Amino acid sequence: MTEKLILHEHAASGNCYKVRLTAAIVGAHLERREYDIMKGETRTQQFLWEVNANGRIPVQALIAAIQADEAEAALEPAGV
Ligand SMILES: N[C@@H](CCC(=O)N[C@@H](CS)C(=O)NCC(=O)O)C(=O)O
Repeated sequence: MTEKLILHEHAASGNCYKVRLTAAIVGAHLERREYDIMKGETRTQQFLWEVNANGRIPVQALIAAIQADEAEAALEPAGV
């Protein structure tokens, strides 16, 4: 299983900078997704539905990608 950290952010935001700084200190790689909060890009229906229902950043998400050759191995993390 591989995992990646995604940071939904606005680069000029101090709150987002704190998250990037902490990640850099601990050596965590962040995949960054930029939104322009001045244009309301965190207030779209898609952002509210898929990222954060309160319309704010920073939001950090841990995405796990499962690589499995066998169906049973793929279902194991789900406890099936
Ligand atoms: N307490 C929250 C504050 C989050 C927050 O206020 N984010 C601002 C940017 S710093 C934001 O998303 N503003 C856009 C909006 O509210 O539409 C945190 O520390 O993350």
